[in-house]
Amino acid sequence: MFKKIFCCSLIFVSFFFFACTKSNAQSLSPVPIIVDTDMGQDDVVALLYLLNNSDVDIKAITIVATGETSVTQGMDHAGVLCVVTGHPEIPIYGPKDRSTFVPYPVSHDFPKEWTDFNDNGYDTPIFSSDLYKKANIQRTILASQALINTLDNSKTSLSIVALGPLTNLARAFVKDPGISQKIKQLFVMGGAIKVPGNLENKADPHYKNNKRAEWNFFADPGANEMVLSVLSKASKSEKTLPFLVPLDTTNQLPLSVAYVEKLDQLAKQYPKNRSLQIFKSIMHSDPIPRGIAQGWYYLWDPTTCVVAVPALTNTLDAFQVQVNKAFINIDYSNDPKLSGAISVSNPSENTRAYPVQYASKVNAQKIEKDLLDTIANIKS
Ligand SMILES: [Ca+2]
Repeated sequence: MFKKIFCCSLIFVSFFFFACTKSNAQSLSPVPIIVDTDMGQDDVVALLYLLNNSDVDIKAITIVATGETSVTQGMDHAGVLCVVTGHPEIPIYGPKDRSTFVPYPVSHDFPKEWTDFNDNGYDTPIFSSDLYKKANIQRTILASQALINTLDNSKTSLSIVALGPLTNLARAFVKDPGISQKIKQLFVMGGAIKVPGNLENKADPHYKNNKRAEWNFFADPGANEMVLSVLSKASKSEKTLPFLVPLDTTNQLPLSVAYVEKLDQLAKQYPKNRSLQIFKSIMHSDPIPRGIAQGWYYLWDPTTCVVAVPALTNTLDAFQVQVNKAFINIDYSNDPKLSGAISVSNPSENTRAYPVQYASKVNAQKIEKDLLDTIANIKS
């Protein structure tokens, strides 16, 4: 019974919290955010969405290097996107190297072929251009320090949208634990709460026995456990608890041939819209066409952003998002079967369990439409 009470998370009726209309929110100032990204293919699409979205004001982009892409290339690719979308002023920072969070080190690299592909520009020529030279890439300040500085220098608390492992944030918390009070809310793509993980979707035999972890939580599990537990405890209300967009959510948005065809049509209609052209090129780059055909490619990071922005602008009801709460902890051991797995617990039986919220159900069509309309700049 306890399991049922706590594992079946308490349903928050999102309409209760998010009662404003979209038109009301759009008259308000853009919401200031920091984006922490590992610059995979879907991070590119997610950044295109955020950079083209007038509801948010990106104060900094930090590249996390324990994810899919190397530090320098991740910074340069983010720089290209900032320039293309008319935001060359946004500062971009990276970490020193690819090492994981020091107290709990693991060697859980993403597959090398993914990193090589991303580093080489996703088969999308604009990433091989020198447009990055016009971007505000800060190569001497580490990402963790930049997070601290950006939060310190802001007059208001900032929200963070994290699209990779939480290594940068964990390092920032070690340097300055006080910043947890300056973060309004953290949104995270990652984890698998009530569904299987996704390590086996890229057949690395070393990981094939781990059926529960999601890649971002597997890559640096100690960092994710530390950041989520700290921010959960620092949260001033249930509404500002760390907000996960796990595989439970993103599994609801398998990328379809019809969606890519719609994108292709728009890209043809607006040949000078560089954001659309990049979106189209990414969706046709390997392995996405195979992933669509085989049913395993999802809009992971873009979905996270299309949940985070409406949540921050009190318009989540328009996307029919159901928000649940769960008490969790993350396995940060080196156990190959469990590392990175989320356990849902009864907090009275597990003192390590802490509450988070997550999007359990979404209206996929509405999210996909907002993603395309925003990137195409035809948002109604
Ligand atoms: Ca990512």
